[in-house]
Amino acid sequence: MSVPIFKDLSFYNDANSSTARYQALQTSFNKVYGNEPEFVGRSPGRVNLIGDHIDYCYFSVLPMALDVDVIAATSINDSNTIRLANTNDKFPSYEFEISPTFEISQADYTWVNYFKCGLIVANNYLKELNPSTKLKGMNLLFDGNVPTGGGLSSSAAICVTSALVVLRANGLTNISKEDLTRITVVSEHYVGVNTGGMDQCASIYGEKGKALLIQFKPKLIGIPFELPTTKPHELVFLVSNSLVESNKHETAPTNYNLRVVEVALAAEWLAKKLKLSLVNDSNLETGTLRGFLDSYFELLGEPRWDGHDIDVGINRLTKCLELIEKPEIFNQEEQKGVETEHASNCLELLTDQFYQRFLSKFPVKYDKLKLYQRSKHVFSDSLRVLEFLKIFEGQKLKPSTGILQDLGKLLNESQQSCNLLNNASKPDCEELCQIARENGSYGSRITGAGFGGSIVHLTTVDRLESLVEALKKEYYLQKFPNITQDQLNEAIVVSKPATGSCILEL
Ligand code: NG1
Ligand code: MG
Repeated sequence: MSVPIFKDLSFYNDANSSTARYQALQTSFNKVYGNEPEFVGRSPGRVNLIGDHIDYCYFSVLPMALDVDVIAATSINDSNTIRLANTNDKFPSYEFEISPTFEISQADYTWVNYFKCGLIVANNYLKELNPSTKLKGMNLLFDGNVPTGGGLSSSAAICVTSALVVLRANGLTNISKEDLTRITVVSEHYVGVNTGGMDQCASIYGEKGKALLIQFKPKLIGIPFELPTTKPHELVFLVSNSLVESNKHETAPTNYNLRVVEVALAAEWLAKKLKLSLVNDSNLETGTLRGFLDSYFELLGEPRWDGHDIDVGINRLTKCLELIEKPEIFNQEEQKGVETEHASNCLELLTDQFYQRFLSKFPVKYDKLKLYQRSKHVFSDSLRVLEFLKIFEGQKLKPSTGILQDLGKLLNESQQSCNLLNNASKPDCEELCQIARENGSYGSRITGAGFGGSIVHLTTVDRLESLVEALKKEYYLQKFPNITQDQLNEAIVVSKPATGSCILEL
């Protein structure tokens, strides 16, 4: 399946509201570069409905692409230069020469780093296809409306858009979604964040009106599916930005990257305790909890789970949750957290080897490693994803009156796990969830990495207005008395599933 190419804005849920934005983009492009753009590349942000901090463990997640996106008007120039500009003056213009390799200075944190992430992976891919590839010069004007640090994956949107326009400018018109996902999943590694694959995959595979089931095994793929209808009270997801900014590039060592290390370690810890060898997950150097689950059931003589049969998954994840409660897996002290020395002893690694294996690739900082809590979060949130799907599927067969309550309960439990087991929430986010639950949300949880960012709420169309009013009055106007109407409208949005990455030919 290829990244779609459009000739008009019909890919948006509301094309009319975007017309002025694209006209302004073209006019500014002309002003900046003195010529017309040839095409626009686009990739959207996403909201994740349920299942966070599990994608890098290779467990399935349930996001949807949104209409908010990063777009880049592009023309090819015949120099050896890439020129970048942004419609937002917060983001200064840059230009640089095309060279065999591109450097990203992590100390110097600028938006151009994210462009370069996409550029690097696109360049590598073009070289894979044709080793004598020589990149063309390009003029680019970016425009983005995914809130930054808002948990809706602005970073993936810019990295994927960047990779897409570089590929298109260098002659690739038929870009496969699978390849674009594969190459962009690792793009943010170049800015020091050890990301999973959910955001890029959601941004690329999004379809209007459809949510996505993203699977990582046997291969990474986004499967679009329709949300159930819940007549007469039509279900809807509302997203509200807590306005607590989550700056991943600053906090990654103690937050995001550390979680990735903890769950890899947890997988190897569990394997050691059961004396089993972990199945290797694609090209990862360290273990995953999904790999552990697969190895564990192999040991028990069960056939490999293909990820499709929901009941098998539910059963296996439940058994993993029982397993980690056993004192021979984590004793009382270990449940509270383990220190480096204890963890390396358990894995029979020298401290140096331990450092090399887990701590040398990305910046990480910690006192204790919370292997028990993180595994419990991962297994339980992965289980909730499957239960969520099961309710969706059951609903298609026989409508139930309790579907909203059932789904809401899973969302709330997921939030509790994110807060208490994964320590990825913030007091303001908890408050926002609570206000929503008291005012018409069936379930509310942080979406994405957390540590701030946005909350997704499950509600119904008839409850929307009063829910939005309550959030404004009890959260936003209390915390940000000077907030403008425009800022409020931007902070609270109904999330309509939208088209994924695409090219607009001009
Ligand atoms: P955001 O919300 O964009 O910071 C991050 C990761 C995902 C996933 C979620 C947590 C990136 C680009 N994405 O999302 O892979 O791990 O956190 O579920 O860092
Ligand atoms: Mg991000």
